[in-house]
Parts: sequence; structure tokens; C-alpha cells
Amino acid sequence: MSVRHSLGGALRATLLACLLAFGTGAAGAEDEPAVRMHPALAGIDWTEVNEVEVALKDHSYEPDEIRLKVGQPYKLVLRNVGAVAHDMVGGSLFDEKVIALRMVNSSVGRVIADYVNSVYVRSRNNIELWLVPLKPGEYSFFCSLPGHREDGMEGIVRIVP
Ligand SMILES: [Cu+2]
Repeated sequence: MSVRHSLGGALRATLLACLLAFGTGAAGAEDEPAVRMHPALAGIDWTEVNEVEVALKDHSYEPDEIRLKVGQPYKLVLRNVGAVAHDMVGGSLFDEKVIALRMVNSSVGRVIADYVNSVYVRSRNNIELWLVPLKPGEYSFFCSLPGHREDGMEGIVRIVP
């Protein structure tokens, strides 16, 4: 019983070693990071991007209603004109069936990610969300910093066909 157990352990150890070796080899062969592009972004002409700006104030969004059209490329600029940090928590707005996110851009860098669920904007900073709306509907968003939503810092994105 104990012999069989230790043999099993040795076999598992060998298998693990093989998997690790294989994994290392595979990762080393790839020079580029594997960033998945949302399939809905294929063929989008970003030279025709529509810019929509939302001011983040202490404590409100202006405007607090944003209207976007399905299939159009947008640069949604979140401009924090307030004295404190704010964010935008999108919930189902950020679902990949609702928007196709190309990237998140700021003055200090760029994030290419296929999914985010909130965007944090420091005082006197801008963050751009490059996206294509996919699914018509009304999607609420809010600021999750303590007390801000209660003060009325929330809004709605209307995606229209
Ligand atoms: Cu806020």
C-alpha cells in the first residue's frame, strides 16, 4: 500500500516536471503578450472616432446621460475636474456583449485589456475609453468612492440602434 502510494507520488512528480518543462518552452517561444482583441473591433475605422466627454465633478457626472449608437467607434473621455478622485463603475455596461473595449488611455500610459469593470480617475486627470457599443439598452454607472453615489454621482448610458 505504501509502495504503491510512493510510486504514484513519483509518477505525479514526473508528470508535473514534464508539464512545467513544456509550459516554460511554450511561453518562451511567444515574444508577444497574448492580448485578445474583441471580435467586434475587426474592421472598425478609428480615424472616424466620435469623442464624448464626461466631466467628473465633486460629486456628479456632467452630463449624467450619455447616448451612444451601436456599431460606432467612440472615445469616451472621463475628465476629472474635481478636487478629489472619482471613478466610474459600469456593471453590465462593461459586459463584453454590451461594449467592445479597445483600450483604456491616459496621459501616463495605455492599457490594452479586453475587460474592465471600473475606471479610476485621479483629480485633474483624464482617462479615455475607446469602445464600440454593441447592445441597445440603458446601463447605469456610478462612482464607488465613499458617499459619492449617495450625493448623486451616478448616470446612465443609453445605447441606441
Ligand atoms: Cu466620485
